[in-house]
Amino acid sequence: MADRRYLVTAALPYSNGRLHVGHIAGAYLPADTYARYLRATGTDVRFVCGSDDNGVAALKSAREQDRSVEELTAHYSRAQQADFAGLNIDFDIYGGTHQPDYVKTHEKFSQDLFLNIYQKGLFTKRTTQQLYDVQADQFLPDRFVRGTCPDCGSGNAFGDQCEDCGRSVDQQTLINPVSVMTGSTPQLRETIHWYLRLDQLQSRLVWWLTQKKDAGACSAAWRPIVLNQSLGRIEAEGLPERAMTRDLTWGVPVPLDDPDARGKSLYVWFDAPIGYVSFTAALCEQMGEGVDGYADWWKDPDCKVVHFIGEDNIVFHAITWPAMLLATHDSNSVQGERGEYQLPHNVVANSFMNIKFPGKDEEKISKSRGTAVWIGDYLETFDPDPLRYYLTAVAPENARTAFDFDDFIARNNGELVNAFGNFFNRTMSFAHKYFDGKVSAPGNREGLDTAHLQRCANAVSRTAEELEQCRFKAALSEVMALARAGNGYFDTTKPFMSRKTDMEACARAVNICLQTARTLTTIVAPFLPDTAEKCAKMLNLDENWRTWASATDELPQGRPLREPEILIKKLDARELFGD
Ligand code: B3M
Ligand code: ZN
Repeated sequence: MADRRYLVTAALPYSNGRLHVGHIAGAYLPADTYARYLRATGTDVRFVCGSDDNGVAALKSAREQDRSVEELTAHYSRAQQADFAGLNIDFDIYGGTHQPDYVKTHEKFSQDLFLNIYQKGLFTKRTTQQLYDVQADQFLPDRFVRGTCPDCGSGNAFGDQCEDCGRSVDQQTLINPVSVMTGSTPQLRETIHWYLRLDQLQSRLVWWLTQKKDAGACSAAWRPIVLNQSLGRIEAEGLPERAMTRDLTWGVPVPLDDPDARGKSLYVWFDAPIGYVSFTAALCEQMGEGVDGYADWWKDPDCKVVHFIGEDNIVFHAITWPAMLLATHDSNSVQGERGEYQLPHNVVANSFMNIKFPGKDEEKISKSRGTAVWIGDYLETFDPDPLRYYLTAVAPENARTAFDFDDFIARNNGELVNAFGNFFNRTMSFAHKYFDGKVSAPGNREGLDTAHLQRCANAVSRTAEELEQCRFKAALSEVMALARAGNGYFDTTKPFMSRKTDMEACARAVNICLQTARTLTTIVAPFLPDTAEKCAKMLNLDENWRTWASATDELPQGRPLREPEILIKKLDARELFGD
């Protein structure tokens, strides 16, 4: 039995479009790297994701493309799943909040959670004013209305958020609102909605978030960007109650026996995070544990839930979602007693990623302006690992960074090929040429040799420390530093010279290089899974290489090695641009 349990999630992508490099760098790659690392340490892990199919975003795209919303979301849900698979982002389950195989379970979990909070008295039913499109004969929730932002004056604001300044917008404050459905000017009409009493939960949320500033030595403190946008915002503005229902029929029906609830759905940001739970339940069912198995992951204080998201999702994951979970508690415990929903252990958010085309200025990734690198396009020409490498090396962990085409090529060729690939290549070819394709004799190790083996062991523990803290960029640089140190050792010990004069010294040096390659194989795996597989094959390792603990296991003298193969290909800028 593993001694720790983690449930790792990555934000559920809206199933109304394709995925680009910004999405991958923001949430999915760090989540996958983390889940792979945890598995290697023997942690019991479930890695859960799926599509966010409900709400206005999908409905709006379906209208624009003249397709049914069911067909559109099924199409993109599958396409996104294929992109993830192509990048070796390896979820244990990929559900979908409105996909045929998952929608029933998802509705049940969402409605149960709503009712649970309702019974606790933490929803207020309110009559409110909402923009209404007379021509279309419907209310205009969220993105169905656009207009001028009351904060920054941009014309690119919607009824939920401004695309330019990023602030959330109350649709009644939009200047010159226009219906996205018909282009007409909407009227204000009365409607009824259910509001979550965030104000009642505020003090407990603040207390809980404050703990996360310094979560102690054994678990990760939350990133500043997450605490600033959650705790900072509550301290500055307080927490007003928020409507958790919408005048929409696409979504999870409001489960109340009340004529005023007819024709209404739960707000998409209410049901979407519940997808993490309902997909866990679906996974448990697929694994023969029954749907109720989800409780072992969600209602057990021994299991840690870690959410990976992009910065635009922070408020929902660090305030609204924990508030929903907290609202279900019978106990006074903020984190939750055994048998109650546990609040997230960590919410790991990255900033956005910009894009920089050669000879142009850095700019925002934009679908409408065509400034994006789509994963589907990338995978037509390239292997996953160069992208995984680059997106981790320039991960926007603390600030915005850019996907820079020149830098992508330069780092692949200069770092991955030159440092990592070259170290394996020279080590393997040497063993094949001069030691009959076998692990050479360790001989009598000298100071330099044992110091280098110590260097390997340190790299293993330092990489682990960084990964435990979700510092993926720093973790990857530990791995690369060891590859460079391997090259340095090779250059210093000069087996290409000693083979002519001192075969024993030569064997000793090559042995140390092979041990280094062995260590690198295990610790590079969370980042570059395909590359690690190739390394393991060349070194002829048994399956145990996948465990983190095996990273410093020594290759025995005389073990036969397999033929060397090219680990990483050099890339040519012309392949990226077609010329
Ligand atoms: N679909 C937003 C997004 O893709 C949203 C995330 C939901 S996570 C529960 O940016
Ligand atoms: Zn604005």
